[in-house]
Amino acid sequence: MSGASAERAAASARAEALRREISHHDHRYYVLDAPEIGDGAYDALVRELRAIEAAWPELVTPDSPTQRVGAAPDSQFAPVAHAQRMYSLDNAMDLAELDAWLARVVAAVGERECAFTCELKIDGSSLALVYEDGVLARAATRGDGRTGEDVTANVRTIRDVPLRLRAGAAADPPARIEVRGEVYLPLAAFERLNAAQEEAGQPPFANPRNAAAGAVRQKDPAVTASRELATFVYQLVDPRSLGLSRQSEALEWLRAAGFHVNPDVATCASAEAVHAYCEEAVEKRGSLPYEIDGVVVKVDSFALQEELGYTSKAPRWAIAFKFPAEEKTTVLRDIRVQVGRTGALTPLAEFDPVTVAGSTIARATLHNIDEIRRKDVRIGDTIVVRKAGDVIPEVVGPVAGLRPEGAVAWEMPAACPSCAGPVWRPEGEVVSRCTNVACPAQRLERLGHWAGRGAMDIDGMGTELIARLVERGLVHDVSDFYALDEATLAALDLGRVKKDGTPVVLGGLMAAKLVAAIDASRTRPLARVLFGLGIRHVGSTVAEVLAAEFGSLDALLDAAAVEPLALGEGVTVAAALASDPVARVEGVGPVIAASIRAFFGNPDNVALVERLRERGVRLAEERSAPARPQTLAGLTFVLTGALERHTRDAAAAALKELGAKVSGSVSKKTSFVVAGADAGSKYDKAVALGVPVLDEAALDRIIETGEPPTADAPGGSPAADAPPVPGAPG
Ligand code: 3BA
Repeated sequence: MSGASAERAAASARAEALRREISHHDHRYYVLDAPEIGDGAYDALVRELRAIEAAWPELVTPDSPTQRVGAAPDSQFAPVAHAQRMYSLDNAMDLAELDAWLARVVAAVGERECAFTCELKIDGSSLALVYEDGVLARAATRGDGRTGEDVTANVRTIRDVPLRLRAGAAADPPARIEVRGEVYLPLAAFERLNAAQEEAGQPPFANPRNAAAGAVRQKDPAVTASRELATFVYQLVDPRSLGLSRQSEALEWLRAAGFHVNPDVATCASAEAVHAYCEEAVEKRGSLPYEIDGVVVKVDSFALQEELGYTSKAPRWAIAFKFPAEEKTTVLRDIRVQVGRTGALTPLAEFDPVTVAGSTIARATLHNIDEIRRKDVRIGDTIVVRKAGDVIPEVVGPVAGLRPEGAVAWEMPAACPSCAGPVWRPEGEVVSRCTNVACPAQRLERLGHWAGRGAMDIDGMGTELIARLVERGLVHDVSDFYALDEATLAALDLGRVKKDGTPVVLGGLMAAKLVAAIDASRTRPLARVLFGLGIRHVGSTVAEVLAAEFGSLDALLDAAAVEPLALGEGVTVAAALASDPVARVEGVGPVIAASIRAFFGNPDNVALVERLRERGVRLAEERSAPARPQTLAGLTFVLTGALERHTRDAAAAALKELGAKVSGSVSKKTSFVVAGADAGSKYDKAVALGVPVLDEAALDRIIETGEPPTADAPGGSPAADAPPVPGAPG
């Protein structure tokens, strides 16, 4: 052996030893939370390995601890089809629902013994990890359960994710294993992250779950690495192939293979024991260093799991017991009345800020006066608050016995808090309204709605600026946005003064940006315009339907001008509906149609539309690019299983563009079923009904050429036991 090659061989052996050593200490530190050496000694090992790898780059292996952050930023995450579907979990919202589930399972299991594995439900984001020959090969998000996103480069940076399997699994690694778990952000890391966000003038993350999901989908792995993510692994995808027969054994196997498995799992022999575990978890919740939102209960035996099977969404052998929403007490300082865009008056509770379920809240809607009476909350009360669905702040009620003396029941004001106009509560309705159409608060809401995200999306046109513009008499209605010029905006007095006493104005830079944003909004799709007008009952979905049906505001105006037949003698509901060109549109109906008719029956609103038109707002759909020939008209496709090169939505859109219908379920009327990997019951049904089945290559060909899959199909279906057609049939 030459000197150089002997030296290289020694380096290779040393590098291998260092990798093992470092990986051992990573495991001790990040998984077992029991380090054996200090930071200095650990760093020395990493430095030595880096030096060897720098001298002999060919000695770098993909599972080297130096390769956790290595990949360059990437702007896209490739879709990955899950080899086996990632299901959801059914929820039990309280102990009664949990009991019902336990009883069902126990009944199904009958005389046989049935143990349950209980796991804390980590409030993170699901992840699938694939190991090939013992080495981490791929990490994917859950996505829609069939196709996720490839986040391998980011997940490699998570320090408790083994890059190579350990222990028994390392000696003779299986060719391929897939494990699944949850990636989460420990609370301490979450707090550090939000402190850094604040420092950088960035908005804080609402909760650790969002922060973790965001970190996993960072474009730059170095950013992910800095976020201090961690994992808990709870599932082996094909445990029977490893000779395992229960979930509790699978968890042990995962632990031995080096994965971070939650220490608080327990196997319970009875429903009572499951109960006790759940109650303990509720107690433990506040003292854990990470957030949990429940307990996952699983039938321990894989044989019983297989017997119980799956619904269309979730395994029947598992359930998530969701914790009751976290509740806090605070003091109700005021009940303020908000005036909505339609004049609806909504009481809003304002209380001392409290942190609930990971974020601070200080306000919650009280909906209406009936709700306030029912809850009997009064200003000054100590109240219980929580977040409904862990998102929307809600007042639960007052704490008995803590009511200050003299606290009186709250009443809806008799006059509008904004314009002092009359308030009217129609018989039988719970909502009070300000009836003054000129009410400044209503106007402000209407203007803000038009400029808002879901409508015309005028960037920079926020509530405060709009209030100024109204105050200065520059804007009365939404058409006035389109008459604003740069000079006027630049000089707009913002109502504040500088230190030297001169007024603060908007300035040229902002004015130019705003004018550009206003101009950009002139060509928004028709649905946005319709939604922006704020017609009662016309939300964004109805607006889409109307835009698609009528194509222009003029066509809708014409349709709304038609007086439909009135119900009565000789006029059936069906006949009345058929006579109304608006109501008969699918998804519209008589109530919405009447509201649209009332809106355009008001000459002020018609005049507003005319002003919008004069000021250059497009009131019709843009002419779309010439459509592809409708070669698939009359054919109905069903897509099932995981496609490799398309998301299901994209494939459906491509087929629809060619005139096809795409349906969610297989019937005799289905022309073709396109089956990807792991296709399930829809594939079976297609075969049973003799519906021809296409594979992805055939789908590619259809989309590319626009030609329907002709020859003997449809009609001449393959034999009932035929495999998916390789390529187009015939
Ligand atoms: N166990 C989440 N699903 C879980 C394998 C099943 C499952 C979960 C779980 C379906 C947790 C749904 C997404 C998914 C892997 C599908 C857990 C947790 N078990 N302990 C029964 O701690 N959040 N989530 N993940 N497959």
